[in-house]
Amino acid sequence: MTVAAAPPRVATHCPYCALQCGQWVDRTGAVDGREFPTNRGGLCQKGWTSGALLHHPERLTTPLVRPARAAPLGPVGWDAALGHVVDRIRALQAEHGPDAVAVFGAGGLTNEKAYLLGKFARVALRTSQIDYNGRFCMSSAAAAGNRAFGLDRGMPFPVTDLDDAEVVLLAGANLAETMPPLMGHLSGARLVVVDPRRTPTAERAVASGGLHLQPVPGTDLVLALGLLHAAMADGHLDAEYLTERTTGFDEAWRLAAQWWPERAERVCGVPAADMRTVVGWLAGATRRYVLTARGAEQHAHGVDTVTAWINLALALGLPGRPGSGFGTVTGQGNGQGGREHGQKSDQLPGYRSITDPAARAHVAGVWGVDPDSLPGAGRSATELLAALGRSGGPKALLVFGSNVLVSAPNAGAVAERLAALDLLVVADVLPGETAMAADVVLPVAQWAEEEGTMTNLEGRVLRRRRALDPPPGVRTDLEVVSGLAQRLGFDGFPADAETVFDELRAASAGGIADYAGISYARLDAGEALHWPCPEPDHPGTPRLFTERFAHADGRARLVAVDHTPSAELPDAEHPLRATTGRVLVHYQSGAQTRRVAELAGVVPESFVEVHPDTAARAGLVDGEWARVVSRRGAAQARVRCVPSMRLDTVFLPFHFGAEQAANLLTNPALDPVSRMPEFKVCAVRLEPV
Ligand SMILES: Nc1nc2c(c(=O)[nH]1)N[C@H]1C(S)=C(S)[C@@H](COP(=O)(O)OP(=O)(O)OC[C@H]3O[C@@H](n4cnc5c(=O)[nH]c(N)nc54)[C@H](O)[C@@H]3O)O[C@H]1N2
Ligand SMILES: Nc1nc2c(c(=O)[nH]1)N[C@H]1C(S)=C(S)[C@@H](COP(=O)(O)OP(=O)(O)OC[C@H]3O[C@@H](n4cnc5c(=O)[nH]c(N)nc54)[C@H](O)[C@@H]3O)O[C@H]1N2
Ligand code: SF4
Ligand SMILES: [Mo]
Repeated sequence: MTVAAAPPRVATHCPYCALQCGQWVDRTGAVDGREFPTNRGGLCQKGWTSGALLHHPERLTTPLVRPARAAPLGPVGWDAALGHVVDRIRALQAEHGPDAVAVFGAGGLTNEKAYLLGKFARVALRTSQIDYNGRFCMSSAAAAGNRAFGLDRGMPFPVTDLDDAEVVLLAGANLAETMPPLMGHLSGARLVVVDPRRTPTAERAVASGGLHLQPVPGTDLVLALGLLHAAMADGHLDAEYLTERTTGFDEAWRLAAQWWPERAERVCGVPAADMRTVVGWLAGATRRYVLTARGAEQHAHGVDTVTAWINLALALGLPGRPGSGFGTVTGQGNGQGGREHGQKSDQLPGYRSITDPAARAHVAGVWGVDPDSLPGAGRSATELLAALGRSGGPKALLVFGSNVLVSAPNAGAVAERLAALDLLVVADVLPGETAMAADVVLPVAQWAEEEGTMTNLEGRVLRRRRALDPPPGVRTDLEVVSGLAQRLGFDGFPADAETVFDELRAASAGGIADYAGISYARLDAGEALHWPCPEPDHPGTPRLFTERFAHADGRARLVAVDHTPSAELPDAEHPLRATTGRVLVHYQSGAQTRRVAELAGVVPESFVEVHPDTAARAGLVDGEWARVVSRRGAAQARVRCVPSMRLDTVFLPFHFGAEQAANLLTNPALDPVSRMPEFKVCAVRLEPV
């Protein structure tokens, strides 16, 4: 008897979050966990079931075009689809100028795609109007990191460093649901979880002998100031570190001095005694970390809130000390690389600024164009969406890798703006809400069908590898961008991932995120390369800041920040604070995971977590549908009575579309520095349906 040989399998990484767990994928699309430092062989349910989308019956396999705005989408060939897009682009730009066409990218795209998309916008379209969904995700943490450390790499250390931590404070991070394998690295630590909800992560904190601090949503900044005050008062500051490695403490302290713990408690609701306990734990351990995620960041004052957490970490002497540190947990698969190579409106490859003449000259040199021909900075994502179809705003939008109809704030208004466009083009894998609203839909390959690189939450560059062919009729994003550029008369847009990466290396050389020394050959040989990696024989930089921070003087900055209330506060008509976020089995807008039966079966529809007393007051019954109403719109959600909820707060996941979309409620108020919207607080009321 002969045993059939197992089909050959390819080493790649999960399509979803920034942990980029190691996966095996075989020719049939079967997925298995693979030993890799972030996941050690394990995967979460999303990773295990990701193969279900490869042969999914709803997979887009032919370009679709809507001949007129009101006509239905119909199948066409690639030549017709790309030709149609280019004809419309030319006509709109001839009438309204280059900025009439806008591009929207994503932190899930490979480095190669993010890079080529940025170059396509600046060189082939000559538009300044390009931004991406990272504005919704990482921009506040990035701005705070740049301000404090002179450089933004979410985790400036490998996640395996966390294995030895004694105390870890997680501010607005529900890692037990959003990155389950990462919890394995925290199993030896006492955890402090700051979250308005009693999440599974908060439960783990209590079980670890730590604490769950349950602030009012939008008041982390006060809590962090209260903790800094307690640290000062109880003699826990690291004076030597502050003197040798930082500047700005005196100014920061002047504001924090007014937030003694009892006063901070009156605003954030966290007991002063708990604040003192927590700083005592952080100061008393030698290996300790402060990590933030979207709960601290997605606010109209998210940059200052992250800054307050960084100030606390600096005052205790954590960043850049081996075995300790500050980090922000990057979200999307390529959330880190996606913010480095030019799809952000103010950025050029290598994390360069588009307003810096030297940066423009370098990148223009690589691209073979005149630096003066490169456009300047365009609108940020939320502002870009708000300008669509308006006078002076873009008339066409090309979307790669984002489902903005579900995931952008104030989604009802976004739908109106998309409808006001002359041309909406969406490249996607599946018929998500935004794709189905498009005039042209371009079917593209998925992770296991293409080559490329991703940069994970540790700043480590990883190879995505092709395990199987895409279905007939499907092209890669790189082929789509290359094809459009060619039809617009531009040759310099290769579709081969390694060729694009080699160009990216040159464009990033000498920049902050320097990839010049990273090659497919080195990655394929198994090297673990974290940027910056400026030379082919450079070992990469797994740990940053151990000697100096990235500011010219080598010091980190404490920046003076003070409490600002959320942009929208409860009132008589909208008496509750709604916050939003994630559940384990769904990913983002749900375009992918709502189509995986094993996942959709667990959480099939939207819900609202609410304290039983708050539910009763609103006339709601557990398990029945509720209408959640904000100043912008209403969303349907099934009532989940949760006794651990704050009486003043409700929670909705944002993974659902149509009338269940939480973003029908959310406030598009923006942080003044990062232009990140306030996803985590808006005022609502609850009504029975
Ligand atoms: N299952 C799953 N995993 C994912 C994703 C997914 O969609 N699903 N997406 C990936 C991406 S792109 C991202 S960005 C990450 C996000 O990862 P996380 O940041 O862990 O996820 P969120 O659920 O958005 O927010 C975390 C917590 O913030 C809390 N929160 C709300 N308001 C506040 C506040 O004012 N202060 C504090 N301290 N906390 C608050 C919420 O209750 C929530 O539990 O997850 C990644 N992993
Ligand atoms: N209320 C609320 N809203 C939020 C958040 C929140 O916490 N609360 N979080 C925000 C955050 S952190 C994020 S990151 C955003 C994310 O939200 P989105 O930007 O909508 O991200 P996804 O749902 O991942 O959308 C990805 C789309 O791209 C498709 N896709 C997948 N891979 C590829 C590819 O390789 N190429 C192309 N062309 N398409 C592909 C998928 O099928 C899907 O349609 O949501 C934000 N919105
Ligand atoms: S934790 Fe993130 S990368 Fe790992 S399997 Fe789950 S979704 Fe994929
Ligand atoms: Mo995100």
